[in-house]
Amino acid sequence: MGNFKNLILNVEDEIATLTISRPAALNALNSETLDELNVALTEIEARDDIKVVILTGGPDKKDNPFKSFVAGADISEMVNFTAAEAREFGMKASVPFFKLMNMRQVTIAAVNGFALGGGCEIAMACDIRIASENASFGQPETGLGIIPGFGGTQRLARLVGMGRAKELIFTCDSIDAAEAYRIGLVNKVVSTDELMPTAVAMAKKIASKGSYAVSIAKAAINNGYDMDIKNAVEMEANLFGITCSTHDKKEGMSAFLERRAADLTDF
Ligand code: CO8
Repeated sequence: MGNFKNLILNVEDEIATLTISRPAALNALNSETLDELNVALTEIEARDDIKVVILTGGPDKKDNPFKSFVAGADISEMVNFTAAEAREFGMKASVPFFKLMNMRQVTIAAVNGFALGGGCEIAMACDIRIASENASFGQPETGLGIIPGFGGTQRLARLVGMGRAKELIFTCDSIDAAEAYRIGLVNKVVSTDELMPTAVAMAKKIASKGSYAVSIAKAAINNGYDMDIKNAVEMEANLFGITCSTHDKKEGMSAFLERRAADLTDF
């Protein structure tokens, strides 16, 4: 797999851990990192031996692993952007962000510290978010004279509702992990020590299910979200039909009836 300057990719037991690593800038997302993320996620999606991706942030320059997940888009890169360059930057980010959202592998953000601006936004592009208890979340963009431009105005409202999204974006308030859990921004909060073990345990549990079925379930949830319920349920029936013609369906149901463990292999 590709060699990266700002990413570390580790693959073990069908789980890819992708660590964003820019210690000097609290893992802020610059263009180079967004390009690398796109390459890494494209490579991961093509691999049948990777079922789940865990996205996390590397240690800061003092080697503290729980300082920052991603402290936003890189402000030193954005400071001189023209309107056209800013738009291009937003569209560049949308490519890997949509990959996290729509790729066939499940994506879990293990949020290990600051998840601000683009950091909160990239966590929201993942399927599932697990936070360490010291993590904090916020969209400080309007305080910098800009708006969340990596999907934040859209994904935050979809995750926590319009009222809470507006409050967070208009006030720039940061919230702690407990509050993020209370409003539904994260799925789980655990101690710092338990963050990666919890993410890996969840990833292993997901990887042990029918991976093709999980990927089709992900597509059904994503595709149906913006559809009217009637068309969404019809779309679900179509995808249900597709899963019913697989090896895994025959094997999964036969194994249940024969009271044995299923050997699910489709992906
Ligand atoms: N960009 C660039 N560098 C950063 C960023 C960032 N987002 N965040 C931190 N850094 C750098 C600091 O400049 C500092 O560098 P140096 O040591 O060379 O001075 C280093 O990381 C360590 O940071 P601090 O010394 O500030 O660490 P503290 O512990 O004092 O503070 C904070 C930590 C509170 C996280 C603080 O660093 C901070 O407020 N960072 C900025 C947070 C922020 O505003 N994030 C949102 C950025 S805007 C954004 O994400 C927009 C996304 C959409 C863009 C769409 C464009 C189209």
